[in-house]
Amino acid sequence: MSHTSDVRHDKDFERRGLYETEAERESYLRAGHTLKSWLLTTDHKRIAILYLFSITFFFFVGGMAAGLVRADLLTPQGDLLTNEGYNRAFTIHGVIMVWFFLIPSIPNTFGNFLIPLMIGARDLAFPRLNLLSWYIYMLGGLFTLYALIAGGVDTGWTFYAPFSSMFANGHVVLVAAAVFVVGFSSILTGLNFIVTVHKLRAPGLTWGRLRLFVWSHYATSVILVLATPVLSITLALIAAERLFGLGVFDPALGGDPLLFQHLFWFYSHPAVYIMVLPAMGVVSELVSAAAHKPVFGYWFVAGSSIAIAVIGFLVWGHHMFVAGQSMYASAVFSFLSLAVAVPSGIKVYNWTATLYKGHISLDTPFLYAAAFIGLFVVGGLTGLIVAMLAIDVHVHDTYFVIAHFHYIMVGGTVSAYFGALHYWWPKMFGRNYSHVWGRLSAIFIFLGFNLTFFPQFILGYLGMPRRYHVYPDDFQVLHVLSSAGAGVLGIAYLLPFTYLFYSLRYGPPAPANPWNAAGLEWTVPSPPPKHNFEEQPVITGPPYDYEMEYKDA
Ligand code: HEM
Ligand SMILES: [Cu+2]
Repeated sequence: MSHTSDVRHDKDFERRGLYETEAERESYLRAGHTLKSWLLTTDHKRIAILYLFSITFFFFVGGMAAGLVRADLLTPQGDLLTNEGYNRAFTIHGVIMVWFFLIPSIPNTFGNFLIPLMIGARDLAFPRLNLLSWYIYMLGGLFTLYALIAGGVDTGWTFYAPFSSMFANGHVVLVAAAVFVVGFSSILTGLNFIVTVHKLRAPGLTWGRLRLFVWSHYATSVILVLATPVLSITLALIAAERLFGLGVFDPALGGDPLLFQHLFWFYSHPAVYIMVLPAMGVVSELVSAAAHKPVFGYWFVAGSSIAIAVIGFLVWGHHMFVAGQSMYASAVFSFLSLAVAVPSGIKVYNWTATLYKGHISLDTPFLYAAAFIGLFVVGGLTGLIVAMLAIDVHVHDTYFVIAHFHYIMVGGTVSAYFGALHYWWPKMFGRNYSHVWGRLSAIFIFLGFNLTFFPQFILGYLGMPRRYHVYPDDFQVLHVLSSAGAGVLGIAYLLPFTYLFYSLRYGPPAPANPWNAAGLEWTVPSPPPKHNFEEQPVITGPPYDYEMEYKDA
């Protein structure tokens, strides 16, 4: 292959300055080089890049904690970590992955970067508030890192009372404060998106012409704004209970520990849709671009985002089937949980119908989208299994649950995040990356993922409880397989960061529309100019107008 000579060629071009295209000279990346011009920027695109770097950092911190957990589980006695150390490792893993990676990852980087471009606006409605959201995110992150260095916390990411309020001896208040703080970042971003979508759409851009990516972020923002305050209140109550013996959750003082679970899951179940709806928005875009067709059943896909946002608020009790709630309540929660699968099923059906008979290009972003669909289906179907009362009693708090939510969150959301990164990278940085490496890494991530998490379904079904680091010898083979998969996955996740970083300097310049995709963001140069559009665009057609491509295909 001519790979090495390509590289030399690239360097040659670089030295002679030939890569400095007109687009690059005018771009938002070049508009000011000082640190101050980045740290005080109000440009949504630059703020997206700030998030990209900080979120990547936290992904690796959380990933290292996962590595520790998996290394410890290689032996039945758990030789690497103490009991206490193990608890702290999985807690920090969960806290960082949920609040510092999964929730902000797609909205705060890609939503920030793309929503104004997709609706023909110059920026979000409140650019300074947007910058403030990033600072608040960083402040919450610093709290977490400080708590980590000071010794960590052992409550699990769920902070269950009365353990967290009365017995846990780690930095509970500090980590609760970190999550409390980062919640404000979510709320402000959600508000910003809602107002932006309502107020700043280009002339002619009716609701029925919005991209599905924008619809999914709109639905996500509604959940963010309505649910996050409940979490903030819950965490404030935990802190008050620990510090002042408030007694909201302490039966001896007339409180109720179950109340904690109701409040916590009232936020945290909708939160799983905060994590996965933006990912679904990404997949709609990637599937349509790969098939060069409009997404099949536009209103069903848009409407199912709203349906998920609404029904998602009614199912929190499926986390409490064995917590001692009435059987009637459990039956209703079970039924509603099964109902929420319908809008998710609609999306999967419509993506498949979009691909059907399309001229699919097997590019890196499509591979990630396909991984999303496959892994999300496994995660979703096993979600139906744990939503059935009788089966959940058997697999509750086992590795079956761990496998189920990793298929949704990691197989789903993280795959979509990487898909988005590969699809919009040329737009964001104006450079192309190696497509050979892109495809290889997508395949390695898929294989490593399945090797890590599939054995956990079997482990859980056989009775391996979660959050234990000593286990009977019989489980060792499956645990070793899972840890080996984690090794493959860890290395596979490092690959994209290597070649993407490399492309920043040596990648060939990207054209405005490298995928031949439909959408406003592909009409501006790569990377986009500081103010996005030279002239206010006027929208006259449907959101995925592939008529042109059809004619020459
Ligand atoms: C190399 C990849 C990963 C491995 C090997 C891994 C491993 C694990 C393990 C073994 C646990 C269970 C600990 C226990 O309950 O005993 C766990 C929990 C968890 N993981 Fe992962 N994980 C990985 C990636 C991720 C990612 C990327 C995310 C999110 C983006 C994530 C989110 C979570 C969450 C939220 C929990 C729950 C923690 C708790 O309930 O205490 N994981 N992980
Ligand atoms: Cu749930």
